[in-house]
Amino acid sequence: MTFFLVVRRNILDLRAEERRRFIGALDLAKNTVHPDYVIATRHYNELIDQERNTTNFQNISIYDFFVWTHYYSVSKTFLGPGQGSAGGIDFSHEGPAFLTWHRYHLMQLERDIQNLLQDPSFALPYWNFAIGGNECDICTDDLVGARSNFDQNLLSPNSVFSRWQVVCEFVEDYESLGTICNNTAGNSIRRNPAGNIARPMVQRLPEPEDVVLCLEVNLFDTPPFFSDSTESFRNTIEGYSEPSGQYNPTVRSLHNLAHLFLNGTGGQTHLSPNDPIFVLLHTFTDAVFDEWLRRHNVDINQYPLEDAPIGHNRQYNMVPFWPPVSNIEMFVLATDNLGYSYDVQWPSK
Ligand SMILES: [Cu+2]
Repeated sequence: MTFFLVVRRNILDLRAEERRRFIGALDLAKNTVHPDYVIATRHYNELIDQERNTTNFQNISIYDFFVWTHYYSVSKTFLGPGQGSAGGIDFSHEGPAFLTWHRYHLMQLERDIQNLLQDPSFALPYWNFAIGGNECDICTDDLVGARSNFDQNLLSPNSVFSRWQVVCEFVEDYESLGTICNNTAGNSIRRNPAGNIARPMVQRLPEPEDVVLCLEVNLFDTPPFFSDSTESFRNTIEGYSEPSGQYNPTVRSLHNLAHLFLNGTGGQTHLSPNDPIFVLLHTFTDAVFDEWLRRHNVDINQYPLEDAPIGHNRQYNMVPFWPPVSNIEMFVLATDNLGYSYDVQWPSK
């Protein structure tokens, strides 16, 4: 078996033909049934419907499977018949697994698209969102879609993404009906970059200096390994701290700020992967993670063994990926271990 190293590049560095190819690949993934997976649309005790002699599984497209796995990781946890659901459990955010979980999530999509195109050199590009200002520089029709002239919350009809319909939109309904998100297509993607007038703090993108500062935070994560951890690299890049690492409950920085700046589908946790800008925002977040691992000499002991929220400890499997994969398997340098690398010009002080 040959080991293929793919290079994830800045999407703005792609030539016109490469841009077309990438957008085309995403659109094909949105419209092709996943060849390997089906989704469960009921909890385990209702998976087999004996009365109707059927099962509650559905086909789902490759891209929507990517959306569904993220939704599932943040949805309430079913405790069993008659016991309802437990909220406040998040397998992929507000804890050390934030970086390892999203890393695998992207690898899964990249691999699925490689198989779809039968092109092992296909690489997801990234969006350097740490450019300051109030302009989304990749929100153009040759990339993730410009703003519509008719409705400032929608995408331009010249973008293929204006025709995408979101899935997993009605979280409250799934909770009240006791079901799980299914493959039903809903509304269009909404995005209004810098448009949240009620919250001026999220009308500007992170600054290049914010990346410089967060890469200097020495500890990977700190107790309580949650969204109020201070001097934690993970909580800083996730965006609950000042870029220098100091926890501040009023701050939204880096990854969180980039999401909130989008002010629409991409700004709501359970829905955000429906907007393809999610892929590019997260590859950049992952590039910062990989650079931190390189600069701070990755060592598994930096990753908490215990006392992190459920699903976030070192040896725990990441929900709902199958076959099982644990956090620590993703706590490695991508170039040496995972088959991809980043081509990034890091800002300096
Ligand atoms: Cu996420």
